Amino acid sequence: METRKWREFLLPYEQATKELKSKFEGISNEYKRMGKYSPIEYVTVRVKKISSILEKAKKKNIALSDLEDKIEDVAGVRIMCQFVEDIDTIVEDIKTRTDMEVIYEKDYVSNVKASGYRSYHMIILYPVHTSFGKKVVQAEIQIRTLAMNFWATIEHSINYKYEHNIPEEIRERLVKASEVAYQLDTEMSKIRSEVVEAQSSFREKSVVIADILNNIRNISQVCSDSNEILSIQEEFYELSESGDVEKLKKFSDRLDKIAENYRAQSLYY
Ligand code: 0O2
Repeated sequence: METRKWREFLLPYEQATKELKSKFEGISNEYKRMGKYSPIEYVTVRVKKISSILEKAKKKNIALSDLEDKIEDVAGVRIMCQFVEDIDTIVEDIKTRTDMEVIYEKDYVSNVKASGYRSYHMIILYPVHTSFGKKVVQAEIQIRTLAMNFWATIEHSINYKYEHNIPEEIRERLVKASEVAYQLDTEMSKIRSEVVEAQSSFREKSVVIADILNNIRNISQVCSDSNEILSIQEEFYELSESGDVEKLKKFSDRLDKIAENYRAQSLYY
């Protein structure tokens, strides 16, 4: 194929990768602007080099006239995320979009490749408008964690160095390194969920203590029995020292009733 034809062939793929990068980065920015955690860490794109397209076509016995249909990753998008569970969030987000159509998926996260490669692939159809008119192109979206990407990038360059003939001993070490990377992902997810849990129990405790202090203030404004106020305060100090949230909640419920009896309920902010 002459250069001009290649340029014309690659143009819609270049357009598609530019648009897709901007869209996924847009989603990430939206999450951040709403003060939410973004499942998308960063996005990279590439259009396959002519030499790689020809190499793949030769390997898979694909005629030049069939490149468009049979090589699905001429346009490639790579979405990196922090945690394994972010992959599912991104996959679901992509499935609900109306500006692209998912043709099929390859889950190399659950079904790790013999090489040790992990990543979630989605092949999509994406319409672009170029000066030659509208065209629907295929694109491959690879979704992976930072650890999966670290492994894949290094494995790819080693593979390239050995011209796809990695010695057996190195191959085995790469498979082991992939397991270690996956353990790192799993451990990071565990740490994250424990931190989230600790944060939510801290928030719960803060709310109960704020309610208790609010009730003590209300009751002491209307109750003339200073002994009752003192004993409520002492019980509160003891319970807050113990840090037992369940006991604090029960105490808070009791104070609610006392405040109700005194008709002293009101909220301070
Ligand atoms: P590049 O340089 O990223 O464009 P295959 O039949 O295995 O040659 P196929 O049928 O296109 O490839 O599907 P597959 O296996 O899902 O691979 C698609 C892409 O996933 C590859 O594209 C790589 O980007 C990535 N990939 C798959 N397996 C591995 C692996 O073992 N190691 C690494 N580092 N990446 C992998 P290309 O065209 O091979 O390469």
